[in-house]
Formats: sequence, C-alpha cells, structure tokens
Amino acid sequence: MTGPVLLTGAAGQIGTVLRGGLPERGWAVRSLDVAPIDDPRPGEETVVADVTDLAAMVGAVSGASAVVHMGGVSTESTWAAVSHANIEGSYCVLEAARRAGVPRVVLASSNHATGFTPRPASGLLREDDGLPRPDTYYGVSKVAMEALGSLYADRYGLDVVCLRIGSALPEPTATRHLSTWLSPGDQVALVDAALRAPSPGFAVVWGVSDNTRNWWDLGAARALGYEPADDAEAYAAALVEVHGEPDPADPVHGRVGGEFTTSDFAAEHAGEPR
Ligand code: 15L
Repeated sequence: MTGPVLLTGAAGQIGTVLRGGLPERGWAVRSLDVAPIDDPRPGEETVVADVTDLAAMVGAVSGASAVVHMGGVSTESTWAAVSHANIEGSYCVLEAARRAGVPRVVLASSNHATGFTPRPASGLLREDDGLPRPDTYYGVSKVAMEALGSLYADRYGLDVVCLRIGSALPEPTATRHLSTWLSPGDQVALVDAALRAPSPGFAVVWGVSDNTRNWWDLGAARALGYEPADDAEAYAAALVEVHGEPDPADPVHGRVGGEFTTSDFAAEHAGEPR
C-alpha cells in the first residue's frame, strides 16, 4: 500500500478519533474537512475542501491509497441540507476516487438506514435482513450512499465497504447505547479492518462494539478482520439505575433507530410538521 488514506470529515467526532488512531496502526493520513485543521500531527497532510466540490475532491484524492469518507451531515436536518451534503457528497467522493484511480472507499453509513426495523425480541439482525427502512432524511441519504457504493463497485470494480455505524461516542450516555455503542478504539479497529481486508468488493457491515446487548450481527464485520475490544455493558448498571431498563413497548426502544423514528425528532431537526 502506498499513498496516504484520504480522511473526509476529519475535524468531526469520528474523524478526530481516526486522525489519532489510524497512524498508530501504520496508516499515513491526509485529513480533509471544510473546517481548517489547526493541530496537524507529525506526518499528517491537511486539505480544506467541501466534499460536494468534485474538482476539489479529484485533486484531494490524487495519490491516495484509499478514501475513508466520514464527511457530511451527521444527524437529521432539512432535505436540502441532507441530500446535498450526504448524497451529492457521496457521489463526489466515489467519482473522484474512480477518476483518480483510488481503488478503495470506506463509507460511513448508519444504523438509521434501517431505523424503523423493530428491535429483535431475540437473535441478531444481519445486514441483509429485509429492505432498507430509513427513519429520517438522514437515513435515506445513507441508503443512497450504500446504493452509490454498490454501483461503483459493480460498474467500476472499486472496493467499497459501508460501515453501518451505531452510536460512535466516547462512552454510552443512554440505555439504547448499551446495544448501539461503537467505542473510540473500536471505531479505529473497524476502519482499519475495512482498509486492510483483501479484496472485499462491495460490503455492508454493522459498526458496533462487542456489546452484550447487541442486536446487530457482527459476523460480516469480523469476516473483514474486525476484532472489537469493548462492551457497553460496563456502563449498564449506572445507566439502568438512572433511566430504568429499556421498554420495547416505547418506540424509542422498540425500533433500532431510537428517537430518530419519532415525529417529534423530525419536527425538531428537519422542521417537519408533527
Ligand atoms: C448516527 O448515525 C448519527 O450520526 C449520530 O448522531 C447518532 O444519532 C447515532 O447514529 C445513533 O444512532 O446513536
């Protein structure tokens, strides 16, 4: 592998974790964000660019060995904002990689591509269980991102790995996170596996830690080489004492997307009428 990994959204929450963690695993990083990165690490390249600017992205990916695309809108917003940043942005990232001959793209998809899926009473959900069930415009943008990745893998032979990330947080702060947490260390481990897996073709994998209460099957992620180290259960007693056990009769706990599936959430974040 030659050339750095181009990391989009490098100033964001996951981007910041990866800027620290990927070099520790041997990856040179070229960090791209719309916001300038003021604290480059030794050896880190930085680029200020918008992922929806195709010409800028073609320049930014030049000479990279892979792209890790974490940029875009990271929660629900208006259709205009989400579709531009996340759908147009994903197109520009994939098209720039194709034009520049970069062979692999890792995409930050989300559990919200399937958020209306009922939480399983028992057993684990696989990536290919049923149709997409987006819970928000944000979730729709992640379905589109995965579809674009599939197109670029089939049509142009790119390796495209979509990570359906759960809750990427320093630590769980709600009882839902006991099932959805992806710890900082496991964020790095998952992206590292997606970058190293030999010839993954097109893959969609869940991105969570090895949580005792997981409802997503980690088999496909482990097949890439992902070895999670953390389990949210270490936080369970404290969270359950404050919030009680999650009640599956409550929509926030009965659907995997949690509060994203409620009309209050859509009203608050996208200005949709209740
Ligand atoms: C996501 O995809 C979002 O980026 C993040 O804001 C969280 O809401 C997370 O999912 C989650 O489901 O907890």
